[in-house]
Amino acid sequence: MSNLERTLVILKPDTIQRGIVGEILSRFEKKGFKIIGLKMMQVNREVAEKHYIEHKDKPFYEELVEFITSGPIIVFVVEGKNAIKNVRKLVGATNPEEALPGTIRHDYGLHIGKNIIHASDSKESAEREIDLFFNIDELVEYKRIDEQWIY
Ligand code: 3AN
Repeated sequence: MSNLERTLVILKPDTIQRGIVGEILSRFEKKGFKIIGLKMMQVNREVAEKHYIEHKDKPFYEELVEFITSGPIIVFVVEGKNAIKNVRKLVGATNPEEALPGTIRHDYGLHIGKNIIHASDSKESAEREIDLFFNIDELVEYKRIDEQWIY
């Protein structure tokens, strides 16, 4: 298949606290994306700062770092056709109030600071973020039995 990409997704602390991890993971599975690595972790400030480096000068930077370090998160790597762009579509606009119905941020969120989920926004970010959260031996190569019905 052409345009096979990998991207990093984070279910932020609000998702775990609200007990909606399963529902959200399920959306990725049903869409046909393959999850090739997944773990729960609590990130320290150092990792959070690396992850959000591009927002260092934004007024909400401190809030971002505090939020992502405030409780456990789920990080996972998604593989699929044009995964970077297509996962961003599934996730929806940054502000849940502007995200379209059917997107995760619209369906589960109400406030920009608690927007449920993160997904890499470019090839470069995806590579950098996968590298930040996963060792290469934590990613698994396998075939989903329904691939021939998805592609
Ligand atoms: P996205 O996650 O959609 O790529 P970015 O990269 O612009 O959005 O912002 C990163 C994160 O910063 C968002 N997920 C959101 O939690 C937070 N954020 C963005 N804009 C604001 C804002 N105006 N006020 C508070 N938090 C914000």
